[in-house]
Amino acid sequence: MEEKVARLREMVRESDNIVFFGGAGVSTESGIPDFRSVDGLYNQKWKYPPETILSHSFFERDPAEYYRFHREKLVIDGVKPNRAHLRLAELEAEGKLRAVITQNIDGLHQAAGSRNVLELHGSILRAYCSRCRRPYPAEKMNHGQGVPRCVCGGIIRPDIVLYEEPLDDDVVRRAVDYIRKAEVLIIGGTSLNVYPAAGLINYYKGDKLVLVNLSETPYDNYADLVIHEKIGEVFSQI
Ligand code: CNA
Repeated sequence: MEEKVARLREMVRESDNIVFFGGAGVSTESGIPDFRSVDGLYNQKWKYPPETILSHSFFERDPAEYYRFHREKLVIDGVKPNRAHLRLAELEAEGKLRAVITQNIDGLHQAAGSRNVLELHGSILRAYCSRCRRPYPAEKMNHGQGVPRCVCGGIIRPDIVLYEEPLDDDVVRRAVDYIRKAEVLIIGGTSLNVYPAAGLINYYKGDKLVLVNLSETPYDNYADLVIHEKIGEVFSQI
């Protein structure tokens, strides 16, 4: 591990064009469960798998059940950025990191101080009416009771990309652009199983592709450096 982290440290030291692409594993050390780890949401008891509840058709069909899951599983009070989020924010401030591209919806990169964060799947810290699109503070949605309603009668929904919904074109375009031009691409805390987000990796053209993930991913063979360790521990050493 030490040798690999030393290689990563060297890559980071030498570059001012680093891009980070991450997923749920970046936030597990903050106490937010991911989907696919042993204690992730797939392995917890719930009536339906998370991909079903977090889908557009399920939200339309049973918003009450959606909100039960949302408030119990997605909204976790008192979470704080961990060492990975904090180090990424520092690297941006040092002029080394160009962008954080995240599949996470928890807002922890911004809480850590990162400014250029591309949220591929949106954020549970924003809400809007699914009928008239009026924006709402997320507080009532995340902590209230029942199904939150807009003054127009429409259902208030989180500003996240549910399964079956397309990603925002502009966010994807910007993410592709950063990845295409990156010198060092660090991918961390993602199983690289959820498409189209995972496909972004194919736009990278450089020779410094680093994967930091606890478990193996389908892209391990493509990477120039693979570190199977906790991302917070790795980032506290670079
Ligand atoms: P995933 O499929 O659950 O994969 C997470 C990966 O992270 C797994 O391969 C784990 O081995 C790895 N991992 C877990 N903890 C660590 C750690 N401390 N250090 C390094 N690696 C770790 O999650 P993906 O992000 O790949 O899947 C995409 C989904 C999950 C996205 O749509 C997210 O919106 C969604 N999600 C987000 C959050 C969040 O916002 N925090 C939480 C749960 C799920």
